[in-house]
Amino acid sequence: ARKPLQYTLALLKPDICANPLLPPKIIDTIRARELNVLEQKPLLWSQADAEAFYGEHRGKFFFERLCGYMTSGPFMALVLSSPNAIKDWRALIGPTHPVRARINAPDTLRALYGLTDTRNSFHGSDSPENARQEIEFFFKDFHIDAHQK
Ligand code: DGI
Repeated sequence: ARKPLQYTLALLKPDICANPLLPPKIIDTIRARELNVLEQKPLLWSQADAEAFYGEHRGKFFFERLCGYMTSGPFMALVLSSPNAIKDWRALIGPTHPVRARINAPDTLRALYGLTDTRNSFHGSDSPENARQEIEFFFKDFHIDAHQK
């Protein structure tokens, strides 16, 4: 039998969306890597939205910077699917820290576009449980189980 599709939540963070040429270019790259783009929508977060999504990082030294970055302008949320969507998308974006990405994974999106440890341009869910929760956070009407039938 064919491997069932996996789903993941991707964010194109505010520095990417500040340049109107970049989101379509990155979506082309995503499709070229055989990830399907099932949903996409632009968002603008309040401080409370950022704190809700990144609640697990509350208290870390970078938490305020992270929320400040994520509320600095519009960004985009995407739902991606492929047989290994979670790993595939995280492999395409690369390591969290762009400087390390440029050394260890120069072909990744964070190596190409990431600015600093905070302003690292992309997000990807890191497990099936988190993917489900994060997709639900952004796309209330998207039901993974209904899609998988
Ligand atoms: O899953 P990731 O986004 O790769 O990494 P994560 O879940 O550990 O952290 C979430 C975000 O928090 C990350 O994309 C950027 C920010 N962050 C994580 N570690 C650091 C950080 N920001 C700064 N300034 N320094 C860090 O060490």
